[in-house]
Amino acid sequence: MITLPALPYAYDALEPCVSRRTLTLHHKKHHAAYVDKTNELIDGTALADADLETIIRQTYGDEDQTKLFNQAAQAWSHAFYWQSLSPDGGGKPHAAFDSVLADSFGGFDVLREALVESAVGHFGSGWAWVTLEGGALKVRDTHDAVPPFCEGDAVPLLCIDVWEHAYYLDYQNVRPDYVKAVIDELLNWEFAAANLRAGGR
Ligand code: MN3
Repeated sequence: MITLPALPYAYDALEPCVSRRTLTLHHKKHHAAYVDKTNELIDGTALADADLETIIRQTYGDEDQTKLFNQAAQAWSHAFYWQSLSPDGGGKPHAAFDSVLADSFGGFDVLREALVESAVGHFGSGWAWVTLEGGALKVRDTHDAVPPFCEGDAVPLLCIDVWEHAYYLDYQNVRPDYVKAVIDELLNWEFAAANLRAGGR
């Protein structure tokens, strides 16, 4: 049984970058539906008591389990996305990133540009991520529901939801404005730093 995690801030806390209306619908309708459908699909199966990460790893690439994979992966990624944002976020990364940023990108401006390009350039629905891979920072995008740990050993540090439901009410078709607002005003580098430490860097 999977539960819908509460948002770590109020529904209006991310305004003006993400409106109360968007955040309310996104959490109470989209995220809640992914959780509910996951529970319907695992009920009475061997995965009934598994956590989301286990469900995702066990169903990834299995054609008979595509429905469950998609719902569970979206449930996991949305919980990660809420934590990737903060009303006090944005700006320069936490000092914990100084050396790994210098090694991997040369500096924050280069990573920021790569993240903008990845999030804006992803065709259709998906996610943009900052990950730790082989001790280095990477920026990557994944399609539809796939979290980055399905593709190799990537440890997710931060994510941006680039499905249209994440921004359409606030920005219509102008995804670049949403992406830049999230990166510059909302990204939670404290959360990313905790993930970086857990990833061993
Ligand atoms: Mn979403």
